Amino acid sequence: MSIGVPLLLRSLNPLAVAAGEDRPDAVTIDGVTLSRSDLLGAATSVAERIARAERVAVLARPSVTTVLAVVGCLIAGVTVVPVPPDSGSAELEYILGDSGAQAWLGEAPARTNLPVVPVRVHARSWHTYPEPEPGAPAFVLYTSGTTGPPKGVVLSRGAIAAGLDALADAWTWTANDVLVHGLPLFHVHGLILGVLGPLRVGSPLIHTGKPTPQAYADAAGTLYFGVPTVWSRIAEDAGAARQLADARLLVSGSAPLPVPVFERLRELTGHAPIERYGMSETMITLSTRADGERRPGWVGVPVAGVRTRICDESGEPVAHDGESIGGLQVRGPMVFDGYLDRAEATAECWTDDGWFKTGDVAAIGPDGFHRIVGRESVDLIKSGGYRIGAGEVENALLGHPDVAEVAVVGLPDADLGQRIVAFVVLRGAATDSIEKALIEQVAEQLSVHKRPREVRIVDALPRNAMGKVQKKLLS
Ligand code: MCA
Ligand code: AMP
Repeated sequence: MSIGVPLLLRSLNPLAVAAGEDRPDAVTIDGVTLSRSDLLGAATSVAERIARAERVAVLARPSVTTVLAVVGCLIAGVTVVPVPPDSGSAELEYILGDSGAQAWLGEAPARTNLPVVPVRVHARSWHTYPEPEPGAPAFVLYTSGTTGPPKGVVLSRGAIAAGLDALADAWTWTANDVLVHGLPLFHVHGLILGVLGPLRVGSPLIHTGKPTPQAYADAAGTLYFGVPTVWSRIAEDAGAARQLADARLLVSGSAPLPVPVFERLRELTGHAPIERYGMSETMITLSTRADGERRPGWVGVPVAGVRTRICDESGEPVAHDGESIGGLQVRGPMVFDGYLDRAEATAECWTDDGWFKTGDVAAIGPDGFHRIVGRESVDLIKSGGYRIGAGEVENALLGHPDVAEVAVVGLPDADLGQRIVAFVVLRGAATDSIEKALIEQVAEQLSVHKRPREVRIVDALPRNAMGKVQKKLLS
């Protein structure tokens, strides 16, 4: 059966590009499988209910409801604010207030003042909507900065379409692939690449739920997405890893893939993983290619439409010799439009001549290959692929009456890349349960993945002559 969606190639009705034959297994998630025409019919029915809104919040649990809510909004031209389903009270209140979301679409948290618009999985509509212009905002994604609360990254429909098409090109991703992943649906990786990507390309998606090695092995797909923590757990499970030998591409991103994990995966699966680099603000800008070299420790070359450069502190270009390092700057059609209602923070990220400053430090080889060396700031932590601002966690801990001072850092961790550790000076004597109480405080205020793994009670924090905490001395 053919489904009548026009081929709007540079737009972002994610269903548009792959219009054609129906697929019975377009999306499988949380034990439910939807065909492409069911998905289109149900999402269009969501679009009808929401079409008058401007911006809505979606509690982004990995479920059919979330997929239909997001696709319905894209069809209707309504901006989506994906919200982590485990958001604590302060984070929820902040995201809703800052984004100006007018309603919850689908599920809603227990206590909410916003109206809730349900998503009906079995409803169908075949109404057609005009395609909004490419500059229209598709998402406001909340992401942590070094200090203060998260900022809303505004991604346009055109940016997302360009970003997905560039990846389809780099990975020769086609409707013949079956994508497998078990990533959260409130970030670029799991939601935009991992749900909109397969819809746009026309390849079925199998979402595994928790991304365990065995769930990945059992899904028997061709194309796999994972953060390095997922791949390092697979590399430690030889039986599951060997079952991935029949796949076409294993793709790692969101954080550095340790070289020993790359090597072990190659040994067990026969596949050298694809590495790619990006940010919420830029989508994916660098990747190794399906038809090109894959070099452990390197994230490849610019994807279609992207240009990069590295610069020293005074803004002068740094040599592309593979050794010299500089601040990585990028340009390309998939870069975001700015942080929601934050002109100053937005302006700070761009150079005067229009390049986006990633905040990452990189080297570029004479062959154009890129190596990410680290971040300019110690205050952005990457744990399990999640980006966590030290300042945000520190503020949550300072809200506890027993805490006098705190410094949060990311310490090296074999499984998570970095683990969040809070060094805390208490106002009085420590009680037995204080560490646990502080970890809980972060989960209740922010979200579960922002919890420190460890709280270390110290007498004082190391400070320089100016009184600034010396985080590099905390280990
Ligand atoms: C965790 N646990 C804790 C604590 N932390 N318990 C007590 N105190 C703590 N501080 C619990 C967890 O709740 C869990 O419990 C158990 O310990 C194991 O936790 P963990 O080691 O974290 O494993 P996990 O829950 O299996 O999570 C690992 C993960 C996850 C699946 C890799 O980190 C993940 O989904 N990461 C993906 C992040 C991502 O998608 N980032 C993309 C952004 P229990 O077992 O009971 O649940 S980057 C992006 O979008 C850009 C553009 C890009 O480049 O891709
Ligand atoms: P987020 O906005 O959560 O996507 O985080 C973006 C940050 O993740 C980047 O600025 C990098 O620091 C880091 N990152 C993403 N992909 C990679 C990668 N392949 N290698 C190293 N760091 C990465």
